[in-house]
Amino acid sequence: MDNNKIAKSLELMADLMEFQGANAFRLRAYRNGSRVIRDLPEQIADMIANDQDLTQIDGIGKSTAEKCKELVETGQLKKLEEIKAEVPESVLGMLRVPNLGAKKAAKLFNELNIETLDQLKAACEAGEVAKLDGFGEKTQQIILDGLEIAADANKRIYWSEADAIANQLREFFKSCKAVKRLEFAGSYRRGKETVGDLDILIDTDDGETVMDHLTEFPDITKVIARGETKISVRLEQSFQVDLRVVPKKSFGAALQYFTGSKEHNVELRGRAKSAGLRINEYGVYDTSGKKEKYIAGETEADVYATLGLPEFAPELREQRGEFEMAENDALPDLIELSHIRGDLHMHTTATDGKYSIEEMAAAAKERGLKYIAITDHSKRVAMANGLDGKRAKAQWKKIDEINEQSDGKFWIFKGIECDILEAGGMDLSDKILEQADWVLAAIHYGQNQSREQITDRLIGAIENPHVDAVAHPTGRLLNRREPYEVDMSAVMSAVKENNKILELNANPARLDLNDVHVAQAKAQKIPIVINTDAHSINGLDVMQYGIKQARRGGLTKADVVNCATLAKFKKLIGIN
Ligand code: DGT
Ligand code: CA
Ligand code: CA
Repeated sequence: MDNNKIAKSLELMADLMEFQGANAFRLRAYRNGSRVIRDLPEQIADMIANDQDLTQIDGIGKSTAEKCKELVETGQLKKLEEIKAEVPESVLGMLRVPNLGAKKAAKLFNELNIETLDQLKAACEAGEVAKLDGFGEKTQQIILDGLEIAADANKRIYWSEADAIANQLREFFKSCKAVKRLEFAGSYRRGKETVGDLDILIDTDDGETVMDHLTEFPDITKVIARGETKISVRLEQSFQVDLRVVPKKSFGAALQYFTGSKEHNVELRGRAKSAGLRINEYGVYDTSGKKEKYIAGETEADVYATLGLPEFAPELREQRGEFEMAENDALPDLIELSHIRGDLHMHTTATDGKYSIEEMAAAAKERGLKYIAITDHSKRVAMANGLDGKRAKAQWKKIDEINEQSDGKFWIFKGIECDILEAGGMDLSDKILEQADWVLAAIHYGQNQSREQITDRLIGAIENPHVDAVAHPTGRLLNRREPYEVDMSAVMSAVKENNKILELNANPARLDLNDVHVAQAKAQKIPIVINTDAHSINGLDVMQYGIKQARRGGLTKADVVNCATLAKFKKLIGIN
């Protein structure tokens, strides 16, 4: 029972209790506890095994501590099981409808007996939802508009979540001696921001044993289908895993085929055909003679080589120009995590972060970084206790003092994540902003404004001489919230004209910019900064997800400003 699982159980309990009308105080206790546990560096299970008092952890009360103990010791929560019997888990799908909210969803469940998104859709279409107290036509329409995104949200999971499952599976198969080679394919291997299902390929002489082994995986809820060389299973949260048994001779061909994308494969097969070859998941065949002849298939590189093509980085296999780049010898040397030297977006206890400046700096150093920027929120974000000018200056003074003590090999930049106000303009005055080393401009409020308004606000911020970069430029939250309406071409032109930078926010729920925008920015030679937006020490570890997205956009280390050395980065932002 790892922290993530405990956190999820507590969160699920709070969500379901909300449908039962539990009081806000109790809900908050479980939700806070869940968040604290997810970010905790130590494992709760270890702490319990060592008889440590969990209530010593800030944010964990007596009741949450008891629930943790029960979870670790029995593997489940009695109370949660009881609630599940009364409130079907399917109602949670409603919480994914943007702008619906738990209170309204609970009302739909209690008064109209709606339990699923399909039922919700039918009720909206019949006009029943509009008739409910506090709903109306407008709300009904908002729900209808949001149903699609909610339905998608239940189908695809974040890449980071797929990665966690993939790592567990990899670990789990280590004890299966029949496995000779195991690889993940599909969208997961291509590093796509959300993953629909996991595709595993295994080379073995004993397919039955391997498939039996998978059915023993703890999180499995159902075997969907099983054949001679393929098994599909369902995990918790209805996530599917497809496992294929592949002969050694075909392993590379299968890996190539099942990695996709489909569009990339279509192009590849077309090229093969023109060259008198046939490519499928079993191999490459020469079709010129009377009888087809197997000519390659054991490795991916062999398969591509039959067409004079390189083994494309999986992140680039989207049929977005990779074949042309290969022909022109122009494939990018993609960025890697080890190229990153700095992280220029993170929060501290001064606003909604969990750790001090010193703690964040120490953790960044431990991860091999050479510089960071502390970028707490500005005052408009009152909910997070955003900084006014006075508090910002006090924080920057403190950073000066810390830097003075340092050996110069690690540097903390004085930053701010300054809100772009609803009416346009920055939340802090130029007089304050000019004293910062690094200013991120961000929109947190007024996200429902028109395309013109949002675009104007962003361009206004980009034109402000003190702003360095735009943080999470489109404001989307994967599976939760659509990007705001914005003319990204106009924004990019302004960024280019004003020599500014665009952020690729690495948070797995944001990954904002998306891959297509990243490629567009690169085409215009707009520099990118990949930031974690960490609110805790563990938050610094999301950099890897940003790197995946950057690779999908074709970025090299030269395209990313926080790959620069400290000295070069200082020069870039005009600091000596
Ligand atoms: P996902 O799971 O929706 O996130 O996306 P993928 O790309 O993993 O798609 P999936 O799991 O349906 O299939 C895995 C790969 O197998 C896919 O990327 C390409 C290949 N593939 C599947 N079906 C076809 C097909 O009908 N034609 C071609 N050319 N390739 C296919
Ligand atoms: Ca897949
Ligand atoms: Ca699949």
